[in-house]
Amino acid sequence: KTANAGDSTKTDIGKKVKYLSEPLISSIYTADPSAHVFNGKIYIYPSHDIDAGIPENDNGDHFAMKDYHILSMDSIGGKVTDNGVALDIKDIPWAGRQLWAPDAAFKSGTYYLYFPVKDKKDVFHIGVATSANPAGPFKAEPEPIAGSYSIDPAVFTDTDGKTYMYFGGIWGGQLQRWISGKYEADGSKTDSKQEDAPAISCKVALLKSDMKTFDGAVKDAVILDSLGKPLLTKDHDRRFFEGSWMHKYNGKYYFTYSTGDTHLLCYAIGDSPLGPFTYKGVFMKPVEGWTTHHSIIEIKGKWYIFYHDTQLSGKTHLRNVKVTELQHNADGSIKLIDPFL
Ligand code: FUB
Repeated sequence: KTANAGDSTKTDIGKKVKYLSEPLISSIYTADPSAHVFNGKIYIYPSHDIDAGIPENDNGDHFAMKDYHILSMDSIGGKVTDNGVALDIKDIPWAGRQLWAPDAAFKSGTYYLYFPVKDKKDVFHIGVATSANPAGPFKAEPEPIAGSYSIDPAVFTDTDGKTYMYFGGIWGGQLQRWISGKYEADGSKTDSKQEDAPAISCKVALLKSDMKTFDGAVKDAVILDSLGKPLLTKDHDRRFFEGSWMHKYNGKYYFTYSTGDTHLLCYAIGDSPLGPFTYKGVFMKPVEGWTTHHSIIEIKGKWYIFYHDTQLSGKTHLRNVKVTELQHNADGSIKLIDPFL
């Protein structure tokens, strides 16, 4: 695959491929699936891809989504229900354009939908909306979460009840424009441009019990190499790009993420949800399409990865969500998944 977000060509495997799994739904295009088990049922919170007729570019302007549909299924392999529009951009008071990858959480009878969208000045922030029903409809708060920026919220509740939000993405996700602590509108379009410096980290914030505000400062979710040194900007095969997720397995914290322009899903393991995390390897090879974005859940004693590719459209901005099993090896490593047979 090329390292160019504007390139929608298929993988070098070409068209004669057999996919590991099939799209979960074909009536609409869906991507960035954040899956959760609520009340024993699986709910998938994806982006809803549309063709807005916007040319592809490295900024991701062609990802011009305008609403969310939540999918649900009683079991893996079961019937998939599209629960209709759960939140529309027109009902988010502060939103400008581009409703990107969401996530959800549950606490004390309320479901929370976390979503990144550009404000009216074209700067990404993360908003929150609430509902009594996991499939919505959701009502958005009037303002974005104070102190939030960039994209791809992933919300993790630890076994002690504390909830954390991981967020951020470089390039079109704008994380590199916040290095100074303030948004730099004329900043880099890609990364820090400091090739030998530590790569820009994914961010992590503790959520207050209201689930709508950050509790204290936003921190770096640092990824270290096997020698304990932070991964560097130039290390495109291993450094964080976007699409983080957290799952806990055998008491360890598994920070998983996309490397973006090198199209890999990688994992790093730590002893705290705040990190640091030590890089362990690739756990999913590139899918068809430029972006790769996932979530991981456990249900009925098995682990699954939800992901997307472009099987239905062949176009990088019109994606379809999928699911397949994820296996942890006895030594705690994750078995490598190839999305093609
Ligand atoms: O869907 C828009 C963006 O593409 C997401 O926010 C990224 O993670 C990538 O999948």
